[in-house]
Amino acid sequence: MDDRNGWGREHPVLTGSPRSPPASFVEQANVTDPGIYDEFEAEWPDCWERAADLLSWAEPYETVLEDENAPFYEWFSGGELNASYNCLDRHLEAGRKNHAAIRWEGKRGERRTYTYRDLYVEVNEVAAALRDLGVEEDDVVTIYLPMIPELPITMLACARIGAPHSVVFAGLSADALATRMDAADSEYLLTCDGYYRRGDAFNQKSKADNALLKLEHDVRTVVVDRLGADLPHVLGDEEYDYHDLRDEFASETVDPVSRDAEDMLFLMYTSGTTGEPKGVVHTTGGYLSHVAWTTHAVLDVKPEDTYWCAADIGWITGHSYIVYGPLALGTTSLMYEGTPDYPDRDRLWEIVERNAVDVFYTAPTAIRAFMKWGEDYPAHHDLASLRLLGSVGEPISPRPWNWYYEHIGNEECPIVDTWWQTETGAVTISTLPAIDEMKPGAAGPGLPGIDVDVVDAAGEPVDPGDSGYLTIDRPWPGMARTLYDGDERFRTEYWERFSDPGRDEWRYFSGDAARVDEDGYVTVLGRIDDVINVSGRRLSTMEIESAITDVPGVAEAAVVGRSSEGTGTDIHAYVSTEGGYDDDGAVREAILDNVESAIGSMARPEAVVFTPELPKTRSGKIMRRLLEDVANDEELGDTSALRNPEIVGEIQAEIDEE
Ligand code: 6R9
Repeated sequence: MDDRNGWGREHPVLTGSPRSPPASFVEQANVTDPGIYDEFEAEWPDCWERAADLLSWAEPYETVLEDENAPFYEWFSGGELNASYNCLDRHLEAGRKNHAAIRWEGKRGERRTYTYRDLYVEVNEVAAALRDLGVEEDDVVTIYLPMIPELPITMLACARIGAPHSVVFAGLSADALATRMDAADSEYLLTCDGYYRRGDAFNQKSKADNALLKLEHDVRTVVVDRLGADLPHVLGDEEYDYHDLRDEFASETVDPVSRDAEDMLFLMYTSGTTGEPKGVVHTTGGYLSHVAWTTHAVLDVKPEDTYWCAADIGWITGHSYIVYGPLALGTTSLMYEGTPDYPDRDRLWEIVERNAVDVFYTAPTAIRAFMKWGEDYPAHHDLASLRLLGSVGEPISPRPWNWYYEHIGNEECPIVDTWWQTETGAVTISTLPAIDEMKPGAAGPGLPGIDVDVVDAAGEPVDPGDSGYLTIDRPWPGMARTLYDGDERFRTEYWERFSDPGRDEWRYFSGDAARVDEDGYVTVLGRIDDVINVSGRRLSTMEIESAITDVPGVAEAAVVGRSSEGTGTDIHAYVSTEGGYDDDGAVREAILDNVESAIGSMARPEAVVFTPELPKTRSGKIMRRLLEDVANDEELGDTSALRNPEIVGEIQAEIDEE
């Protein structure tokens, strides 16, 4: 029993048997020398020059790291560069203009391929148009577009003229858009008339209109006509048609603006499940170096690959690993607008086969859905082109990990379980796929040069096997520089808890709980607020969930605490099963047994509620806060961030029946 860090008993390690990198992969990998860890250590912070070297600089940097004003670090000071130049022009100059940059698969089966030359032409036209509309360097341009090619194109057009973009996920509400535009004083908006949702034309423009009504300042809006005759629209004052603007500025070019390495490339609002959204600020030099480096070293992407990150560009994963990382390396980035189950549940595998995708990167929530749908869907396709698989966004427990490894990767592709955050900008914890053993259920060690520590409440590193707070002890190039709302909030949210400014000691706190093993592999247990206290024992909901999802037949689980007179808190588990059956006595028994043997009897759920689906945010994270409200019979909090709000009512009805 280890109470030193307040995390209660020592937890058994729930990782699966380790696996070595497949030999066929190692032979061809970008990074193969195990000495890289020591080299980065010995040369730190200059080791990060390797990342900066992947880019073309207009002006070389003078200093790798400036740490005088911690925690407001600066990377590659004195350097100048342009992100759109790095993602476009230099590939043209290298004779790769006819290489495919973006392959787009639309919701209705449409397909478009943009070569680097095509992308260059359109980005320049849009950049010229934006300038003409009045956009100046450092003006924040808001982009509210679904997964259509105009989304990365407008991002790169902004980058070209040095105007930071703030992409707001297309599925967010008018209120959310207004809050973000207001907070950033953004006077320019790029949106579209609408997009197809479950086959119907969905009106995006009216959401944008409603948002603008709430703003006190004027906004100029550019509208992409996505739906044509399916959703006729009329443009009002200060509204411009995207295609008309392109015609007006046809074939114009705009010199890429030299940006200081520390100038803002973009702003990304991240909403915690509660609280005001935080405007995370990313810079041009450090961010771009770090995403290019991790796309190369972790995702093993090569210029000749077809690479597919099946995320939405509206979130950080899409910014870093659909747009900036792959395009900086000059590869082909596949972009998919649709859902994994339409027209059928083999849609993604059909796309992998047809495009001969080499590297595939997705989230555990998707992998659990594939597992639930069964192995026949991928089995009907030739997935032999795949070389590496990635996972991001949530912990992946051993069962879905093994399923992904076996049924998608045919046991020939390494899996990288990449831990990172909007704030870290790029991957910070992962195995290096040709060097490190994989341990299903553990993301891996900190990347070379990244100093990850799991610490107790006093900030002391915990012993292997113990849990604590996931922190990073040194700065890294892709890190957020501040919050747009102010430096003070940046300091209090991420640095205050474990730093000692008096001694100039700084430690970044991620907000996650984790456990570390004897090899330094980190298993993320979830957000620090996903902790429940049962009879004075602090238990991680993620850990109980992992024990539940280990049970054959279980697809997903969410665990929350319910206030109780006896124990303080009872554990309620919400479970969806692979077969979709409602209630299953045998599965319930197996769940209770497994939790008891994996963690202990105090972690045994008081109630197991079967449900067809769990409530999830639009980025796919399970919204435990709502389930907690349901369990505690409380009025429901805000459900506007949910992708499937109807499920909450179904769960309530289920509980009332019991
Ligand atoms: C990239 C992204 C960040 C939070 C993070 C953590 C969770 C992300 C994970 C993971 C376990 C992984 N998370 N990757 N947990 N294993 N491989 O998702 O950014 O949307 O800001 O979320 O996601 O809890 O703190 P963001």
